[in-house]
Amino acid sequence: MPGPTPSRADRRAEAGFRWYDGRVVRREYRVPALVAALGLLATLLGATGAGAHALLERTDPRAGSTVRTPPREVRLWFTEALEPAWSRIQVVSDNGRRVDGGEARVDRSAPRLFRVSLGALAPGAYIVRWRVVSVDSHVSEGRFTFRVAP
Ligand SMILES: [Cu+2]
Repeated sequence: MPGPTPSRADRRAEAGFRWYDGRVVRREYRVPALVAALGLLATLLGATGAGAHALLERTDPRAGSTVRTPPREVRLWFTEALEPAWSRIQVVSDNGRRVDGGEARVDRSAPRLFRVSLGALAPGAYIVRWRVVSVDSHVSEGRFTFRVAP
């Protein structure tokens, strides 16, 4: 870019001007501003969409808790309705043995509640692994532990 000095041209460029054939012309801001506004709008809409992911809201037994009575099922509440066919819960003991009944289910009347039955749990630590697909087809997964100590 031609100009008296590069630094002056740079300052002018930063201020919204650019050099053209030795003349300073106003830089067009309208289009970039519109693009930026649309980008921001897309980001905001995208953030709203991301909010529809099924995030784990609470569990019973509570994550990290110690319970005296062995629970007969594990219940997970999510922030969004789940797609039962694609969602899983596994509960394993700390020595890796599967202790859940294998048929996790989502109630039609409570599509955000995912539950699985448990066998008779001995005292010890248990890991609950879950992988769910929300009705917007997004996948989320995680794990938590609880302990049985009568
Ligand atoms: Cu989502």
